[in-house]
Amino acid sequence: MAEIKAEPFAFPLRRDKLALIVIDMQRDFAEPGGFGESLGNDVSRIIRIVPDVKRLIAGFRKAGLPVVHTMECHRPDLSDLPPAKRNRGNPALKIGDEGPMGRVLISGEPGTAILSELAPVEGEIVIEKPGKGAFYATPLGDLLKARGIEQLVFAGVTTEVCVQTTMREANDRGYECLLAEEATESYFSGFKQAAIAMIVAQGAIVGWVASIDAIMEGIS
Ligand code: C5J
Repeated sequence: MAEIKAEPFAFPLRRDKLALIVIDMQRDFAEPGGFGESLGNDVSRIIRIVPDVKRLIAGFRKAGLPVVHTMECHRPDLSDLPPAKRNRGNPALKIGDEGPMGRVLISGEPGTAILSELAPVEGEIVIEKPGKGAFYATPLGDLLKARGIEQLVFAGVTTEVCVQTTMREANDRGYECLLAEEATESYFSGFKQAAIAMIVAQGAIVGWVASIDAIMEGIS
């Protein structure tokens, strides 16, 4: 069986069942003036991984494998935004407020967009998600099932919030999940490694982690 060198042990690759899922590489989380910065975060940490995420996406496209993009965002009327989420974090800008890049985390606004370097191309799945996990209140599960996808490689931000939540959702739904180490980041030094340790503990209780080079070697 084909394998990808990974931790805590080799990932059992089934190439025809594999897709890449890129979580929330949005301007609002990565650029100065956006929602992430309004919460007091150092967004330069996120921008730094863009070349690595780009390389991984390019590898999947070249291999002819599906690429899925997610965006954390809400409807303009905020009907999918629970007050408990809107009020959390005590940010200078709340979700739905008018900010320097349009209304914060609202579908279609400039700040909600995926970074231009990582923009989806025609035919790729784009999921708008109101939660931290990409399966909650979205068609993601049905879309993956329709394509016969059973294994997911994860990239994006933040490792310990939307990436880990989605990996846990996917793991519970029976997907084999592999995190691309250099293609994910946290605002907090230490949280990324802590999240990875949780994911791979107890014999890959949530999933595996591998380098981009190892993933590229496996899929090419
Ligand atoms: C957060 C995310 N951190 N994409 N969103 O609120 O991880």
